[in-house]
Formats: sequence, structure tokens, C-alpha cells
Amino acid sequence: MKITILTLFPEMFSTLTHSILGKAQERGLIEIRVVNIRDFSKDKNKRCDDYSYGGGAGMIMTPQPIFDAINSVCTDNSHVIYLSPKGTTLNQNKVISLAQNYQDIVLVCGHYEGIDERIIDLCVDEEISIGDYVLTGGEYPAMVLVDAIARYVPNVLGNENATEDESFSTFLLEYPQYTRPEIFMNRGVPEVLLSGNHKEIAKWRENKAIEITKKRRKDLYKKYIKDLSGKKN
Ligand code: 4FN
Repeated sequence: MKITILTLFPEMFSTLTHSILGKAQERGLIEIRVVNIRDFSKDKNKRCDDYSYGGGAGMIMTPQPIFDAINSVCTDNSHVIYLSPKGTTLNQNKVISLAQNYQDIVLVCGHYEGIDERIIDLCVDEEISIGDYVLTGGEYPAMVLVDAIARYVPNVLGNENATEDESFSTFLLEYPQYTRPEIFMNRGVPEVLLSGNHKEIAKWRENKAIEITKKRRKDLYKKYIKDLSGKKN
């Protein structure tokens, strides 16, 4: 899996490329490249923003540097995603389908008031949003997307069980979890977790996961029920 991030603020990605994903990169499982759009500006002052046609406050990212940056990194196999509040909202199904269908993903991060619409028309395959709130740029959304996708690249986590364990519960919240000590501030741990009865533990956890999902996230619960009946039929 190769992910290229195009941004005016490449420094924002240094922790991402160094942490967990840094190890995966060393092992050659995933390649994350951060490209500074400014390096492609043909303006004498390397400017990448300009006033909005029609007026109004705020600057727009000018098309030339983004267009050249995209063309310099794209191949026929690249899937170009613009992180945008106008995009379809990201969810786990989308994450899995991106991870499974594309080997080469290019992420374009907007800043200021956004990018020139012609870039979207000419170069962007898909717009994705991470949720409904105002942000200053698409950089954090890009990091969210990379983190979510990387978990589905085989062997990246060094923790294959994590993704396996979730398979029955893509739509469920997690059961309550406990670690040592057995008593903390006078509070114990549910008896069943100390029983060593793995079948009972699995049953308890699944029930707890279903219970919390039904209570807190009716929308996810309904998806889970739908998914269950889909698997039976
Ligand atoms: N945001 C809204 C309505 C109008 C504008 C915004 C907004 C960053 C370049 C886009 C935001 C949220 C989720 C990218 C928001 C995302 C962005 C994202 C994003 C600067 C222009 C902007 C109705 C959603 C509140 C600024 C709603 N996922 N504009 O935030 O890039 O990916």
C-alpha cells in the first residue's frame, strides 16, 4: 500500500510517519510519502493561494501547484481523494473497501477556504469527509484516513488478532475491559472474567458489546442486526 499526501503543511505529518506507521514503513508494508504542494508553485514568490473570483473573505488554493503536484505523483493506478466536508462521510465499510481496492492512494489536503473547483473536476476521483465540524484544513482528516486504512494492510499492526476479533462486530462498540489490579479503589472486576471459562467470557463480552451499542448508538445497533440477518440468509 502506497499513500501519498499532498499538503501545504508537510510538518504536520511528522509524528504520523514516525510512530507505528514508521515501523510498518521500515518493513516495507506501507509507504507514506508527504509532498509539499508549494514545491510545485511556478509563482516567483511560491504563492499557492489567491483571491476568490466573485469576492468574499478568505483565500483559495490556486490550481497550478496542486495540478502539477498531483500529476507528478499519480500513475494510472492512483486513486485520488480530496478530503472535504462535501464528501461522503467516512465509515468502517469505506475504510475496508479503500484498503482492499487500491494499492496507490493520493490524498489532497485543502487549506484556507478550499481549492479551485477545477482541480476537483479534473483530478479528483472521490471526496471523503471525516465528519461534520469546521476545520482549518484537510490535514487531520488525511491522518485519520491513513491511520484507519493502515490497520487493514496485512501485518502492519503486528496484531492480526485485533482485526480478526472485530470481524463479528464491525458495527459494535467494545465491551468493558479490565486489567490488573483485581481490586481498584474498592471496585472489583466482573466475576466471569476471572473464571477462566473462555466460552462464558466470549458470551459475556458479546452481550455487553450489544447492550452498550443498543443503548448508546441505535444507528450502529440497527446496522449490526441487519448485518446478522444478512449473514444467516
Ligand atoms: N474543511 C462545514 C461547512 C462548510 C465548511 C466547513 C469547513 C478546511 C479547506 C475545507 C472539514 C470537516 C471534515 C475534510 C465545514 C474536512 C473538512 C472534513 C475541511 C479548509 C476547505 C475545510 C457543514 C461540515 C460544518 C474548511 C460543515 N473531512 N471548511 O470545515 O477540509 O475532510
